[in-house]
Amino acid sequence: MIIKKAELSAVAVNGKQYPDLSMKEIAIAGRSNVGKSSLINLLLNRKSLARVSGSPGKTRTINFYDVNDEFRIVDLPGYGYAKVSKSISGSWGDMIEGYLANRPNLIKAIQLVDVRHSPTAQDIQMYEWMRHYGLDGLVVATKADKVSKSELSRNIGMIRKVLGLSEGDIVIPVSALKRTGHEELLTVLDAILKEG
Ligand SMILES: Nc1nc2c(ncn2[C@@H]2O[C@H](COP(=O)(O)OP(=O)(O)OP(=O)(O)O)[C@@H](O)[C@H]2O)c(=O)[nH]1
Ligand SMILES: [Mg+2]
Repeated sequence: MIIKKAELSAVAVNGKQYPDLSMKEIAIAGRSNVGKSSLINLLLNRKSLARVSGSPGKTRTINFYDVNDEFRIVDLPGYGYAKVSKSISGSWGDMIEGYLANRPNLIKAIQLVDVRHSPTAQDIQMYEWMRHYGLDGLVVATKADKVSKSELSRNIGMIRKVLGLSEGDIVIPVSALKRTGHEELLTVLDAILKEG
């Protein structure tokens, strides 16, 4: 897939602010700081379309990016950041589930996990939601540059086990720093868009 055009088309905290249903959507979920915004910039080949920050918990809205006037990538707010107050993490759950549950044009969700660590309890919960809504099956292991080759394959095995993935489910290691893995992910997204 060639990215010809990418733009932020909506920022939402509730359903009224979502854009229209005219394009298929692929959502990106993961804990705060896992690298969601960095992955979006890498995928869409734009340096700072999505805001990347050293301080976690930055993306607290649902951000919709129109790609090639064809489909949307949807950046969901990150979870699991301790300093985010309880009320915010509560509204976080409502915000995310409200979106996953009420979006007929949402065809897939990408679960992001940090390749260095075992998925957290919240990663597992998030992935269960994806399963519940039939959006599961695609995981991106972020920050692949931070582990050796042997750790990479060992940790991907661990991620598969902890999330309870099936054989046909896909895990793609990506590094936004080294700019690797995004071509493979784009190829998978292309196939999903054609099917879905
Ligand atoms: N080494 C390395 N660092 C990365 C990679 N991806 C992201 N980072 C760093 O991790 C930090 C968080 O990245 P973001 O893309 O902002 O993470 P996020 O998931 O969007 O975070 P929130 O918006 O807070 O939920 C930043 O300092 C990035 O530079 C990667 O592939 N390799
Ligand atoms: Mg972000």
